[in-house]
Amino acid sequence: MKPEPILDRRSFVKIGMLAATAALLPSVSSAADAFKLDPLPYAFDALVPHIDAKTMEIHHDKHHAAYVKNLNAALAQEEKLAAMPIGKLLASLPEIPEEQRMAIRNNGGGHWNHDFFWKTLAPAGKSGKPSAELAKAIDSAFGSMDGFKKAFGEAAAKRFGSGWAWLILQDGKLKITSTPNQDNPVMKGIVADGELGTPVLGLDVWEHAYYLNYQNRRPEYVAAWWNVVNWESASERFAGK
Ligand code: MN3
Repeated sequence: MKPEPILDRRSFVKIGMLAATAALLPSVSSAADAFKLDPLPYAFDALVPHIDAKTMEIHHDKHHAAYVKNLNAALAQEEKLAAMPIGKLLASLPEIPEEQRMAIRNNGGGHWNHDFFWKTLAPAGKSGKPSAELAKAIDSAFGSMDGFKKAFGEAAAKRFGSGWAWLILQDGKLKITSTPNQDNPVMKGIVADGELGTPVLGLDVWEHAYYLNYQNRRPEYVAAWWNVVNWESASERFAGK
Protein backbone atom coordinates (compact mmCIF):
# COMPACT_ATOMS: atom_id res chain seq x y z
CA MET A 1 0.00 0.00 0.00
CA LYS A 2 1.29 3.46 -0.87
CA PRO A 3 1.71 5.71 2.21
CA GLU A 4 -0.68 8.63 2.32
CA PRO A 5 1.10 11.86 1.49
CA ILE A 6 1.02 14.23 4.46
CA LEU A 7 0.01 17.12 2.22
CA ASP A 8 -1.45 17.01 -1.29
CA ARG A 9 0.45 18.96 -3.91
CA ARG A 10 -1.95 21.90 -3.90
CA SER A 11 -1.63 22.45 -0.14
CA PHE A 12 2.11 22.09 -0.42
CA VAL A 13 2.32 24.83 -3.08
CA LYS A 14 -0.03 27.04 -1.06
CA ILE A 15 2.07 26.72 2.10
CA GLY A 16 5.22 27.42 0.10
CA MET A 17 3.64 30.61 -1.28
CA LEU A 18 2.53 31.71 2.18
CA ALA A 19 6.03 31.21 3.52
CA ALA A 20 7.50 33.18 0.61
CA THR A 21 5.01 36.02 1.22
CA ALA A 22 5.77 36.04 4.95
CA ALA A 23 9.47 36.34 4.19
CA LEU A 24 8.82 39.52 2.18
CA LEU A 25 6.73 41.22 4.86
CA PRO A 26 8.40 43.44 7.43
CA SER A 27 8.64 41.51 10.67
CA VAL A 28 5.73 42.21 12.97
CA SER A 29 6.38 41.41 16.58
CA SER A 30 3.84 39.17 18.19
CA ALA A 31 3.62 37.53 21.55
CA ALA A 32 5.26 34.47 20.00
CA ASP A 33 8.57 36.25 19.44
CA ALA A 34 8.40 39.10 21.92
CA PHE A 35 11.92 38.59 23.21
CA LYS A 36 15.01 38.29 21.04
CA LEU A 37 18.48 36.89 21.49
CA ASP A 38 21.01 39.63 20.75
CA PRO A 39 24.36 38.57 19.35
CA LEU A 40 27.32 38.68 21.74
CA PRO A 41 29.03 42.09 21.72
CA TYR A 42 32.39 40.33 21.00
CA ALA A 43 33.66 37.15 19.34
CA PHE A 44 33.28 33.77 21.06
CA ASP A 45 37.06 33.58 21.49
CA ALA A 46 37.48 37.16 22.78
CA LEU A 47 37.78 36.03 26.40
CA VAL A 48 40.44 33.35 25.82
CA PRO A 49 42.34 32.14 27.84
CA HIS A 50 40.05 33.02 30.76
CA ILE A 51 36.81 31.71 29.25
CA ASP A 52 37.11 29.43 26.22
CA ALA A 53 35.37 29.96 22.87
CA LYS A 54 33.36 26.71 22.94
CA THR A 55 31.89 27.54 26.34
CA MET A 56 30.91 31.02 25.14
CA GLU A 57 29.35 29.61 21.98
CA ILE A 58 27.29 26.95 23.76
CA HIS A 59 26.41 29.30 26.59
CA HIS A 60 25.06 31.98 24.24
CA ASP A 61 23.77 30.02 21.24
CA LYS A 62 22.25 27.10 23.18
CA HIS A 63 21.59 28.02 26.82
CA HIS A 64 20.66 31.69 26.46
CA ALA A 65 18.80 30.93 23.21
CA ALA A 66 16.74 28.27 25.02
CA TYR A 67 15.69 30.72 27.75
CA VAL A 68 14.51 33.17 25.09
CA LYS A 69 12.66 30.46 23.16
CA ASN A 70 10.98 29.06 26.27
CA LEU A 71 10.09 32.53 27.55
CA ASN A 72 8.41 33.35 24.23
CA ALA A 73 6.58 30.03 24.35
CA ALA A 74 5.37 30.76 27.89
CA LEU A 75 4.08 34.15 26.72
CA ALA A 76 2.58 32.99 23.42
CA GLN A 77 -0.99 33.64 24.61
CA GLU A 78 -0.10 36.56 26.87
CA GLU A 79 0.09 39.70 24.75
CA LYS A 80 0.04 42.09 27.70
CA LEU A 81 2.90 40.36 29.49
CA ALA A 82 4.83 39.87 26.24
CA ALA A 83 4.69 43.63 25.58
CA MET A 84 6.48 44.46 28.85
CA PRO A 85 10.20 45.21 28.94
CA ILE A 86 11.94 42.23 30.55
CA GLY A 87 12.82 44.08 33.78
CA LYS A 88 9.19 45.10 34.29
CA LEU A 89 8.00 41.58 33.52
CA LEU A 90 10.30 40.19 36.24
CA ALA A 91 9.24 42.87 38.73
CA SER A 92 5.61 41.87 38.02
CA LEU A 93 6.10 38.16 38.77
CA PRO A 94 4.02 38.16 41.99
CA GLU A 95 0.97 39.33 40.00
CA ILE A 96 1.32 36.63 37.36
CA PRO A 97 -0.97 33.61 37.90
CA GLU A 98 0.86 30.80 39.62
CA GLU A 99 0.49 28.29 36.78
CA GLN A 100 2.54 30.53 34.48
CA ARG A 101 4.80 32.16 37.01
CA MET A 102 7.49 29.49 37.28
CA ALA A 103 8.12 29.27 33.52
CA ILE A 104 8.40 33.05 33.30
CA ARG A 105 10.53 33.25 36.44
CA ASN A 106 13.01 30.62 35.18
CA ASN A 107 13.17 31.61 31.53
CA GLY A 108 12.62 35.35 31.96
CA GLY A 109 15.27 35.30 34.68
CA GLY A 110 17.54 33.27 32.41
CA HIS A 111 17.10 35.80 29.61
CA TRP A 112 17.64 38.86 31.82
CA ASN A 113 20.62 37.34 33.62
CA HIS A 114 22.46 36.29 30.48
CA ASP A 115 21.80 39.55 28.67
CA PHE A 116 23.28 41.24 31.73
CA PHE A 117 26.17 38.79 32.02
CA TRP A 118 27.41 39.37 28.45
CA LYS A 119 27.55 43.10 29.18
CA THR A 120 29.60 42.57 32.34
CA LEU A 121 32.35 40.85 30.34
CA ALA A 122 35.14 42.46 28.32
CA PRO A 123 37.58 40.90 25.86
CA ALA A 124 40.82 39.65 27.42
CA GLY A 125 43.18 42.57 28.04
CA LYS A 126 40.32 45.11 27.93
CA SER A 127 38.95 44.69 31.42
CA GLY A 128 39.91 48.25 32.43
CA LYS A 129 39.46 49.71 35.88
CA PRO A 130 36.53 50.76 38.05
CA SER A 131 35.76 54.48 38.06
CA ALA A 132 37.18 56.47 41.00
CA GLU A 133 33.66 56.59 42.50
CA LEU A 134 33.11 52.83 42.22
CA ALA A 135 36.62 52.08 43.54
CA LYS A 136 35.94 54.31 46.54
CA ALA A 137 32.58 52.65 47.21
CA ILE A 138 34.20 49.19 47.00
CA ASP A 139 36.90 50.25 49.48
CA SER A 140 34.35 51.65 51.88
CA ALA A 141 32.03 48.59 51.68
CA PHE A 142 34.65 45.81 51.66
CA GLY A 143 37.86 47.43 52.97
CA SER A 144 39.73 47.07 49.66
CA MET A 145 39.46 45.61 46.16
CA ASP A 146 41.07 42.41 47.48
CA GLY A 147 38.55 42.28 50.31
CA PHE A 148 35.74 42.64 47.77
CA LYS A 149 37.14 39.90 45.53
CA LYS A 150 37.50 37.56 48.48
CA ALA A 151 33.95 38.14 49.73
CA PHE A 152 32.50 37.88 46.22
CA GLY A 153 34.45 34.68 45.55
CA GLU A 154 33.08 33.19 48.77
CA ALA A 155 29.49 34.04 47.78
CA ALA A 156 30.09 32.43 44.36
CA ALA A 157 31.66 29.31 45.90
CA LYS A 158 28.99 28.90 48.57
CA ARG A 159 26.03 29.09 46.20
CA PHE A 160 24.97 25.45 46.30
CA GLY A 161 24.13 23.96 42.92
CA SER A 162 23.24 26.42 40.18
CA GLY A 163 22.87 30.14 40.59
CA TRP A 164 24.47 33.55 40.53
CA ALA A 165 26.68 35.79 42.66
CA TRP A 166 25.91 39.50 42.52
CA LEU A 167 27.31 42.88 43.43
CA ILE A 168 24.29 45.09 43.95
CA LEU A 169 23.45 48.63 44.93
CA GLN A 170 20.94 48.65 47.74
CA ASP A 171 19.84 51.98 49.21
CA GLY A 172 22.96 53.59 47.74
CA LYS A 173 25.31 51.00 49.25
CA LEU A 174 27.23 48.15 47.64
CA LYS A 175 26.37 44.68 48.82
CA ILE A 176 27.21 41.11 47.79
CA THR A 177 24.43 38.57 47.45
CA SER A 178 23.66 35.38 45.58
CA THR A 179 20.53 33.77 44.15
CA PRO A 180 19.59 30.21 43.20
CA ASN A 181 18.70 29.02 39.68
CA GLN A 182 17.88 32.00 37.42
CA ASP A 183 16.51 34.24 40.16
CA ASN A 184 18.02 37.70 40.39
CA PRO A 185 18.00 40.82 42.58
CA VAL A 186 15.31 42.57 40.48
CA MET A 187 12.62 39.92 41.17
CA LYS A 188 10.62 41.87 43.72
CA GLY A 189 8.31 39.76 45.82
CA ILE A 190 9.89 36.52 44.60
CA VAL A 191 13.47 36.30 45.75
CA ALA A 192 13.54 34.92 49.27
CA ASP A 193 17.06 33.50 49.19
CA GLY A 194 19.09 36.61 48.31
CA GLU A 195 18.82 40.38 48.48
CA LEU A 196 17.05 42.81 46.18
CA GLY A 197 18.88 45.71 44.58
CA THR A 198 20.30 47.07 41.34
CA PRO A 199 22.90 44.68 39.92
CA VAL A 200 26.33 46.16 39.19
CA LEU A 201 28.04 42.81 38.49
CA GLY A 202 26.66 39.29 38.17
CA LEU A 203 28.52 36.02 37.87
CA ASP A 204 26.93 32.91 36.42
CA VAL A 205 28.05 29.93 38.53
CA TRP A 206 25.97 27.30 36.73
CA GLU A 207 28.27 24.48 35.63
CA HIS A 208 27.40 25.22 31.98
CA ALA A 209 29.31 28.50 32.39
CA TYR A 210 32.66 26.83 33.15
CA TYR A 211 32.58 23.04 33.04
CA LEU A 212 34.44 22.49 29.73
CA ASN A 213 37.50 24.35 30.94
CA TYR A 214 37.33 24.15 34.72
CA GLN A 215 35.21 21.03 35.44
CA ASN A 216 34.50 21.02 39.20
CA ARG A 217 36.97 23.84 39.94
CA ARG A 218 34.51 26.69 40.36
CA PRO A 219 36.96 28.86 42.37
CA GLU A 220 39.43 28.75 39.43
CA TYR A 221 36.70 29.94 37.08
CA VAL A 222 35.82 32.76 39.48
CA ALA A 223 39.50 33.76 39.72
CA ALA A 224 39.78 33.77 35.91
CA TRP A 225 36.57 35.79 35.55
CA TRP A 226 38.15 38.83 37.27
CA ASN A 227 40.40 39.14 34.20
CA VAL A 228 37.42 39.73 31.93
CA VAL A 229 35.18 41.88 34.13
CA ASN A 230 34.08 44.93 32.15
CA TRP A 231 34.80 47.63 34.72
CA GLU A 232 33.67 50.38 32.39
CA SER A 233 30.15 48.99 32.15
CA ALA A 234 30.12 48.20 35.89
CA SER A 235 31.08 51.81 36.62
CA GLU A 236 28.27 53.07 34.39
CA ARG A 237 25.71 50.93 36.20
CA PHE A 238 27.08 52.09 39.54
CA ALA A 239 26.62 55.69 38.36
CA GLY A 240 23.03 54.88 37.41
CA LYS A 241 23.61 55.21 33.67
MN1 MN3 B 1 24.33 30.53 32.13
